[in-house]
Formats: sequence, C-alpha cells, structure tokens
Amino acid sequence: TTTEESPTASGSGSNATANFQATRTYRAGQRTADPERVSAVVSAVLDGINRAVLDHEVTYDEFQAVKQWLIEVGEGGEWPLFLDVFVEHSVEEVAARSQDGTKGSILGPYYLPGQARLDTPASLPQRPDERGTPLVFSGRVEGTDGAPLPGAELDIWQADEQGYYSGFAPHLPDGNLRGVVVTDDHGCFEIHTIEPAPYQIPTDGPTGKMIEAAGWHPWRPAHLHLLVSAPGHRTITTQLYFRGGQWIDSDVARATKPELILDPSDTGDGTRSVEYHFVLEQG
Ligand code: MBD
Ligand code: FE
Repeated sequence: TTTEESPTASGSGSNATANFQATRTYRAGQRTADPERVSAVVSAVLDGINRAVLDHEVTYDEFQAVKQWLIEVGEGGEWPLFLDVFVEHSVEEVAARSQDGTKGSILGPYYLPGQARLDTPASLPQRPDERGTPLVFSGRVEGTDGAPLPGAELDIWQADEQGYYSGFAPHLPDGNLRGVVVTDDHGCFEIHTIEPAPYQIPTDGPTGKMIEAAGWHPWRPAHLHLLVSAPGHRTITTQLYFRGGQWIDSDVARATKPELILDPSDTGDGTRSVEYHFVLEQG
C-alpha cells in the first residue's frame, strides 16, 4: 500500500478531534452539573483507577509511562477515537434502557453532518473506480404502531472496501460513501452502495499502541452507520453488521447486537441484496 492509501493515525485522529469540536451538540449548561452527581461519578472513576494501581502494584515507571501516553492521546487528537471505542458502548447501553423500536449502537468518531440529500432509490456517492461488492440495501421506516413513515431520513456513512472513511483519509473525496436518503410515500428506501471492509484502529497512534501492548486485536467488524429520523420521532443512532463477517463476535468497540446483523443474499450478478426495517418510537 502507498502512503496515500494508508492514512496515518495522527491524520484520522486529529481530524476526528477537529470534527468533534466543530460539530459538538452537547448543551453548555451540562458543564455546570449537580455537584453531587459530579462527585459521585468522578469518585467512582478515581476509585477504579486507584483500585487498579493497588491491586496490580503499579510502579513509578509505569505511572510515568501512562502519563506520557495520556499526553500523546491528546496531542494525536485520539480522544474521540479512544472514548468512542472503549467507553461509548456503556453510554449507549444506558440510553437504550429507555428506547423502544430498532436497537441503537454507538455513533463513533466519523459522523459528518450536512451530506447530500438523495431521493430513493439512491446511490451513495462513489469514486468511478470504487472497489467492493455492490450492495443493495432496502427496507422501510415505520413507527412502533407499524405505520410507515414517509419523508424519514436515513443519514448513512460507511468505510470503503479498504476500511477507510471519507473526511478522515486524505485520498478519499469529500462525501464519499455518505448520504442522507429520504423515504418515499410508503416509508420505503433503496440504497445502492458497496459492502464495507472491517475497520482497523490505526496501529501507528497511541490507541493502537495501547491495544498492541495489551495483546488485543484492533478490529471492528464491517458495518454501516445510520442515523434514522422522522418528524415527531426519536432519532435512532445505530450500526448494521454482516452475518459471518470477521470480528463480529469480538468487536474491539463492543458495539454489535444480534438484532443488528444483516444477512445479504447473492442476486446472481455479483451484487448482494438485503432488507431491513427500522422502527422509530414517538417523542
Ligand atoms: C469506527 O469506524 C467506529 O465505528 C467506531 C465506533 C470507532 C472507531 C472507528
Ligand atoms: Fe465505523
């Protein structure tokens, strides 16, 4: 692979940090949270860290190495990557406790708002020589009462056949394999794309170095990301995976769920095809 086709960790990581800071949506008021809650959560985090130090008899050398590593995560812009891979699944699990309809999954660091709106049937923007197995992904968006939701939006983004995301890899055109597809009068959609490759955490950055040092693998199974929304309904952030795909049972980000696994079939001409129905709750 050429350098051009292998974005560096610092490239994708700092892009993710810049993107987070440009698009963050959390409310500023949450910065002045209830002191009792701050104390409870921060105490629990510090208790966990101090417990690990005592239980594993962490040395001064190790303590200083950790300090240096934390500095590098920040300098490399990898906090969004690190936190979305190792912590977001728990935040999503909490959110899921009050969510009906289609199961959610984590957002991850590579969502970019403001993509092209496409009428169904839609083709996601692709390079003329885009590689990968063609995939036709179709289905319906409906409410928990089963009523179809016309005009619902599927904001979709995915890695390419090499596992890279546009906007976070300099060799890919802006908007590649990203789009907002709008459902028709019957709440139906049809999206023409390619099957993504599994995603590898960049091995040349601090997150990848930590994973390697621990002897873990740095892979997420192949997935499609989606934000599914409709007026008057709660937006679902989710991901869809592929049955039998590599890493499906050992996602480094622990973000798979059995309800979110697609099982595409061959159509006979080298294309694969699959349906999925999304259910949104009111609110
Ligand atoms: C990804 O593609 C992803 O989806 C997550 C959650 C973290 C890192 C890379
Ligand atoms: Fe992803």
